[in-house]
Amino acid sequence: MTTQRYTLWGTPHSLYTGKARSYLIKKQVPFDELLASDPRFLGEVVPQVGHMVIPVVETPEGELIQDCTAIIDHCEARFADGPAMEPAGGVQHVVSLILDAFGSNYFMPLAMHYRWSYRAEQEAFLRAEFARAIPVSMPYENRLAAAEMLMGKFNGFLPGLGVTSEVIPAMEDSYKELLGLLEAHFRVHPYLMGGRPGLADFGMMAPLYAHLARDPVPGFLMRTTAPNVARWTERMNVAPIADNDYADTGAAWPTGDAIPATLEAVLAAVFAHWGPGLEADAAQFDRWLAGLADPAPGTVVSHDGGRSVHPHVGRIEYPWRGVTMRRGSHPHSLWHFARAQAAAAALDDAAKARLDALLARTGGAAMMAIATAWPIVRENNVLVLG
Ligand SMILES: N[C@@H](CCC(=O)N[C@@H](CS)C(=O)NCC(=O)O)C(=O)O
Repeated sequence: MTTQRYTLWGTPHSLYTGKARSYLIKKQVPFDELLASDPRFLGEVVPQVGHMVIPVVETPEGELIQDCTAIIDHCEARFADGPAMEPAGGVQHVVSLILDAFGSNYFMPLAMHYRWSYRAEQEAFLRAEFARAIPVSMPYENRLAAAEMLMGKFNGFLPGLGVTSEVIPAMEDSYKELLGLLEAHFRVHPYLMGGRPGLADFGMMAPLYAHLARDPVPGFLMRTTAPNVARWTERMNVAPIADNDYADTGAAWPTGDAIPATLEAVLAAVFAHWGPGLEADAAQFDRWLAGLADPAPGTVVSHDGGRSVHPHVGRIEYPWRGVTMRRGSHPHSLWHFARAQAAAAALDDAAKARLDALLARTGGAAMMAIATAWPIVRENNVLVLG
């Protein structure tokens, strides 16, 4: 039976489902959200996607779309008459792509840290959440037991993400600094780019909602130290856009391709906190590439050639915020950030001059120049050489 509604396959506690959901809500796409524990997801959707991953969006025609960027690109094209989600200014566009990539990639290990390093304190909550992802055909007690195994899998990602006792204080310091800057911003603006939500908000919802706002330990931290960030995560999950608890109620972006002053401070932190890691990711990608016997378009980007949601191409080590960060490289960050770099490269001269001035003020020029020896693209739901 064909319906005119989309289906979002995901779970409430999933980082990237939170991003896709807030986009679909703000874009006013008609959709139903179904838990990924559904037998149809496991039996029909996963085999077609190629591996187990959420979120997946199913169109009314039955087409399956994986990856939040692909989901948003699809809906932006199909619902071109819907609420605008992309500011018109060239610099604004580049900034929203940078923040989308930052939220979706840099921030993920921080979110995973606050979920799993504090597992004991929030065990009951996490167990109940993960049990939702277990088929309802099982008795609830068995779902709780099966949840334990699933939790072990995700908890086991921490070393690969670089979360070790040596760097945890630096990671928490990074998060708290970002949270403070975001709190200052959300005191005066309802959304990152100003009066309207956009890609920057969706990207930042990935870590800041499912893990950092919902999980009890980071949720307490956010509510008690950054209440306006907490309120933004709520606002991002309702369709209306005009928010009259703000002076910035025009439901519009700033004119003249400007970005809010409070966002400039966030952007400066983005470049400072993320730059060293992205540079190390690019260097390792090039080393891996140089070691390939026969690199060709379509070669899967992963250390073992296998399909993986977050592939690595070798481990990396670099100085970061007073400690040595050791983690798996993350080519997905390079792929995502390259979208912002491509948008910057396509600007006309006047916009390019405005962007250069902004990058000079925020210390972003070096990071924007990071390049890999071969472009990375997404094909058939995995990263491949372009
Ligand atoms: N780039 C993907 C990332 C999706 C993703 O990482 N999903 C997580 C759950 S939030 C997952 O399914 N992980 C399974 C795994 O890593 O094996 C997107 O934007 O959709």
